[in-house]
Amino acid sequence: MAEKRAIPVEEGLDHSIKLLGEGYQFILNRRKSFESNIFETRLLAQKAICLTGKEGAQLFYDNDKFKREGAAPGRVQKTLFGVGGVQGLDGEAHHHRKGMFMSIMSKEARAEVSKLTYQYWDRAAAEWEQKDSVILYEEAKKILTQVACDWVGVPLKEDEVEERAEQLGDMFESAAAVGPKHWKGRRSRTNAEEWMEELVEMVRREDVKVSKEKALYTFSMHRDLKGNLLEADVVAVELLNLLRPTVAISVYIAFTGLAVHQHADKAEAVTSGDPDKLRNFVQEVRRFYPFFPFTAALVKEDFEWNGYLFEKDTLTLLDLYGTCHHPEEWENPDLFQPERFETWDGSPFDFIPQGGGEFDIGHRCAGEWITVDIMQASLDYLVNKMMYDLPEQDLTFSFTQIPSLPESKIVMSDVKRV
Ligand code: HEM
Ligand code: MYR
Repeated sequence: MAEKRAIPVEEGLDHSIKLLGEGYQFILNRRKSFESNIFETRLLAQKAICLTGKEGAQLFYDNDKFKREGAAPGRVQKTLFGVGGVQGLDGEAHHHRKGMFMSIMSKEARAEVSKLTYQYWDRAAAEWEQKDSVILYEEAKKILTQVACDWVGVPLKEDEVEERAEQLGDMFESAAAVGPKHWKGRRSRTNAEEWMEELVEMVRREDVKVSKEKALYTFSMHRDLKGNLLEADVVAVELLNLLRPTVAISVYIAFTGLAVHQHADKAEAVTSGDPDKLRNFVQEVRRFYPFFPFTAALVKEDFEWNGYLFEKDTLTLLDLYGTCHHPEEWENPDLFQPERFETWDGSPFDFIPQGGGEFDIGHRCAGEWITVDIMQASLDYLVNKMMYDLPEQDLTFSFTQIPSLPESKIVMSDVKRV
């Protein structure tokens, strides 16, 4: 057994304000100052252990040691996640519900999503040709709202696209916000849940025709471990767990636009359309730019790890951004180098922008594959299927705004399809 050790502690009553002030770099800054991949602090008026790096991730995803029920702060549930969804489940109930998500992520579904992405980009780009300029981030939200609804089987009229894109966007844009932005996020979630719940009831009454292949149908008819249909409000939360994060890929698309501009030498490699090159570029975008800062769990029962004591119910955060930038895992972590993925060993614990560990029995992002597919198609379209200019604009991005975005949201002018 390892010798008992004390976890380095950040003294003070509460550091939530510092978390807001340091954003994505909160854990990373303390990893450096404590020279430790584990430390203790106080957040939201409670003790919190922070973990970073591959070894920390390996521990965090051990289901015998951590649970998710009660881990997400209420305000994050009211905006981003919803109540009763897969993120807060544990054990068998989680495994069964996660199976529902993973069952729709087939090879065929991925091909369909890629095809839809090209189609809706092309439709949008045809419209952009008629305009002086467009904002890539805002346009991507509309494109992806259509891709997501089409894929999931949710009917969406042309004149609804903008409103639904804004609603779905509000949920992740408000996840870490306070004040009016937070309240707008809550309102949008309530509206979107009503939209979904009504549809679920219609599917169950056979008042709307939907193919049995579509997630709208699969989720509406899914049965829990006891053989019962899920409550309609829970199905609504889970359907939004498909639509919302698909729209959130717009953040990565805006950063892809930035990377293509700022790392033009690296983008040159993708002009061949070679799928491996496109994929490596997209992977580096996911590693390099800040998006999901950290994830949270609670200690299941007291245990000891490397001599450190973890007490039951202690809030524990895993640094996703910091692990993707950890110098013990990545050579020159602060350089944008897509070619690093030519030799990456595929570990489930070091490249974790969307969580780590296993898909089926862990909480790793159910949509990671389609995220990469959608980003790959979007990068290909941006670089190889159209031409555009980037007028003078503010391309900086913040480490304290969560989620971060290029300040200008990427303004493109004189768009022409090729
Ligand atoms: C979970 C990030 C896209 C569906 C997660 C987690 C993160 C994440 C960090 C939690 C991991 C953990 O707590 O251990 C992202 C990012 C995305 C993205 C940055 C890019 C926009 C998607 C997409 C979908 C999706 C496109 C579905 C279409 C889910 C679901 C979970 C999840 C259902 C819950 C998994 C569970 O609790 O078992 N995602 N995600 N995500 N993601 Fe994503
Ligand atoms: C999604 O919609 O699920 C994917 C992208 C959301 C990014 C939102 C970033 C803010 C997260 C704060 C989370 C704290 C977690 C405990």
